[in-house]
Amino acid sequence: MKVVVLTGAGISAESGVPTFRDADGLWEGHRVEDVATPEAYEAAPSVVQAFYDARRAALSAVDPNPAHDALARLGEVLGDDLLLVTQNIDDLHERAGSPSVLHMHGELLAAWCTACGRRVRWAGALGDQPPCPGCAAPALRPDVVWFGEVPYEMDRIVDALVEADLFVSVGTSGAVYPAAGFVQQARAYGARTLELNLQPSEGSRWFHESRQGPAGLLVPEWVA
Ligand code: BV8
Repeated sequence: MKVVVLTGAGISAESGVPTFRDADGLWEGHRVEDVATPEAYEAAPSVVQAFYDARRAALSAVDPNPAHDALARLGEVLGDDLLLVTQNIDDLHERAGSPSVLHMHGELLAAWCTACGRRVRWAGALGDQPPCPGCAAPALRPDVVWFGEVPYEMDRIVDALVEADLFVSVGTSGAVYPAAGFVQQARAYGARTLELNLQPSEGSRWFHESRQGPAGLLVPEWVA
C-alpha cells in the first residue's frame, strides 16, 4: 500500500511550536505572509533574519510529540511505500526518527548562499551575516521557500500522489498552495483521502474522511 502523508504546522503545535494562523499568523506584529517573502528580505533583511533566527533558536526548547513518533513508526513499517512530505521547517520529524522526510518548504537548520548558491546545514544565527563556508561572502539566507518561491521536489511529490493508495493530511489549514491542492490531485488519481486536523480546514470538503482532534491523539490512533 502506497501512502503519502502531508504535515503542516498543526502537527508541531503540541510540541510548543506556534502555528501560522492560530495566533492570527502574526509574529511580533508582522503578518507571516509579509515576512516570508523575497521582497521582505530585500527590503528589510535584518527583520526577516531575526524572524528565522528566533524560530531556529527556539527549536532546541521543543521536542517531538506522539504524532511525530507515530509517523516515525509508520515509516519504519512502510519504508519506501511512505512519502512523508512536510510544509514545516522544524526538525521534529527527524528527531522522532522518521527515516525520510521531504521538506517542501525548506528547513530552519539549513542556509543557502546567494553569492555562490551552496546549501549548507546551519544551526546558528544568520542575522550577523556569517561568511559562507564555501565562498566566504556574507551572503547566507535561510534555506526556506518563501511566498512566490518554488517549493522543493514538486516532481517527486506529484509522482507519489499519482501512485498513492492513501493520502493523509495532518495539521494544515489548507491555505497555502501548492500543498493545499495535493488532496484534490491524490483524489483525482484514485487515492482515498483522510484529514486529521484540530478543526475543519479550507480543504476539508475534498477529503473522503475528516477527523477533528489534536494530532497527538489522532495520528497514533490512525497509525495503530
Ligand atoms: C508557489 C516556509 C509557484 C517559510 C511557507 C492566490 C491563490 C492561490 C495561491 C496563491 C495566490 N497568490 C499567491 C499564491 C501562491 C502562494 C499561496 O498559496 N499563497 C496563499 C497565502 C494564498 N504560494 C506560494 O507562493 C508557494 N509557491 O506557489 O510557487 C509554484 C507552484 C507549484 C509548482 C511550482 C511553482 C510557496 C508557499 C510556501 C511559503 N512558505 N513556509 C516559513 O515557514 O516561514 S508557508 C507556511 O504557511 C507554512 O510552511 C505552511 O506551508 C503554510 C500553511 O501553514 P500550515 O502549516 O497549514 O499552518 P496553519 O497555521 O495555516 O494551520 C495550522 C493548522 O493546524 C490549522 O488548521 C489548525 O486548526 C491545525 N492545528 C492546530 N493545532 C493542532 C492542529 N491540528 C492538529 N493538532 C493540533 N494540536
